[in-house]
Amino acid sequence: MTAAFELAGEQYAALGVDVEKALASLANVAVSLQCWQGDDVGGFENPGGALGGGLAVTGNYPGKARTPDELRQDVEQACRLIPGRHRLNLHAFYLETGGARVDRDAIEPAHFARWIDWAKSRQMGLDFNPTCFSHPKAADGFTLSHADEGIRQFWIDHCIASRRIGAHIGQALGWTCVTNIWIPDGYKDSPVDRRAPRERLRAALDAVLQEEIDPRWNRDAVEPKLFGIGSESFVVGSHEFYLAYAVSRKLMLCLDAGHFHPTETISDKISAVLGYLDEILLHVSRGVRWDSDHVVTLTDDLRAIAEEIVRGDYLGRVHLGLDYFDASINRVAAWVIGARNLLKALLIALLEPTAQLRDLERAGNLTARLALMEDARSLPFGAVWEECCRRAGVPVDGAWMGEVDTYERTVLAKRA
Ligand code: RNT
Ligand code: ZN
Repeated sequence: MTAAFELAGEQYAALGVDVEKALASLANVAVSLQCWQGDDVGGFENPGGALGGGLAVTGNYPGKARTPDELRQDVEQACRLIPGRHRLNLHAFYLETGGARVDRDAIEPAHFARWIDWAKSRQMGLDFNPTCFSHPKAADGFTLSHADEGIRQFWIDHCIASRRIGAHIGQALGWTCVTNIWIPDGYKDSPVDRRAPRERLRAALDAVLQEEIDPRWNRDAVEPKLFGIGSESFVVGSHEFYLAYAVSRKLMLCLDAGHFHPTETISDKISAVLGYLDEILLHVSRGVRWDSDHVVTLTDDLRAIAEEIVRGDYLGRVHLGLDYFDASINRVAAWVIGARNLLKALLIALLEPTAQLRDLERAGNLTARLALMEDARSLPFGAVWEECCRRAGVPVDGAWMGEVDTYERTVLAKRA
């Protein structure tokens, strides 16, 4: 324990904040790392295949993972630099078939056996996603809402298979898997018929979700989006569509921070939707202009998300995943920066003098509420974060990047 941490503890205690309680709460938070940051959303189904679905990864920083083993090795390195016990979020096209060609509608738990064994040995959790893009049957931008019945059925079968894999994962690991459905479906320009694709999507999702799966092992989420590259004018799975769908079917809604109007944030939505849904999934990301997937930094937006989760006592009902992909910087560092920032934002929120703020608000003293909120920004959370890293056995701020550099020199640079 450092002197700085002890002094910080006293300062927080004077405001009625228990730093040990905050650290204990943070230690229970599991963040789902997006496997796709490690290989630029490439997957292992079709090496060199083009990325589709309006997803764009820019940059060509050397050293991206080319095989599942390399990706696992990179995730392990990232995890050595992130305090806590976390999860990995897999997409279906990260399957391992031993070289056999297995189409998306035929994927099985066996194709993820190595991921599961690896996760088990590291006491990590796994989450899952059907991959409804980067495939010839998604080339025209439609999947579950496709007008062609055969193509639609193909994607329904893929999503059914994905839920079964999710259940298998959850049971094998003894830790619930969240299977999140995102589809790219939409039009670049204004359609004349918005109704039919939405009706097809609703029916397709109902078909996907028909099979009852033990919620101890798998829970389903649906992820809306305002627009994508190539679907600027119309997205079938819009916010209203999926919010209504999630409420009516008792699913999780996935709120991706990058999927709204550029000035719209998701922090305010958390308490609104949790009035009607048991749980939600967050894709913590950072939108910049047209891009929804920049590395998560410690912005006011991120802090507001963390504050809402903590103030609302929602930590047990909000599943946290990262969702961004940056190929212009070291990919291991990208994971570490985003994950540490999310945890740091949660710690700052856990250290907030919330009880005092609530008292002031209830008393109608809005001046003092604002004053305390602003003063709280300069409380010494850095010393508590350092202690968190130290207790978890990971490097403190300023010390982890050296390990990334070493890893780059000794491992990544050799992937020519
Ligand atoms: C796309 C969605 C989705 C993807 C991943 C790869 O806009 O955010 O979550 O990023 O499934
Ligand atoms: Zn997302």
